[in-house]
Amino acid sequence: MAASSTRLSVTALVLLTALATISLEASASASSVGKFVDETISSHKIVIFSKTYCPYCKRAKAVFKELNQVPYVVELDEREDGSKIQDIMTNIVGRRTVPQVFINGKHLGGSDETVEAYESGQLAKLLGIETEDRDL
Ligand SMILES: N[C@@H](CCC(=O)N[C@@H](CS)C(=O)NCC(=O)O)C(=O)O
Repeated sequence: MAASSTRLSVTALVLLTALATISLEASASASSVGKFVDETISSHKIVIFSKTYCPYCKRAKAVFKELNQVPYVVELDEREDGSKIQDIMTNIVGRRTVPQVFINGKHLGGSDETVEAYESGQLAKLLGIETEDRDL
């Protein structure tokens, strides 16, 4: 009786340790992805979280090309942690879609907002550049 209850306790302890290890590893990985996202946003003037095949992302990229600006692009479909980045993005901006564009550390929006800001001249203002015509 005593031996079987000891065995049970040891099994429970092993299981709890394994669960705690898995949970610690998962949260360490989530926080390192979070750190990557934060550092990327804060260390580049223009950041686009994108997917290579996404037509909306192509549209957002075209805006910056038109403005002769080179954004820092994170292609989520080319990274193993792409889905985790997308989860983090959902927490930051409240949407799961790509693209998500950040200018000077601040969220601008998706493709629609980027094109809108381009056409209104607000984007050029945010970037501190002058533009003449805005056809896209
Ligand atoms: N209105 C949005 C549309 C963006 C959108 O629908 N993107 C698609 C990819 S083309 C998306 O994120 N789908 C969900 C996913 O890929 O997880 C915008 O202007 O950014």
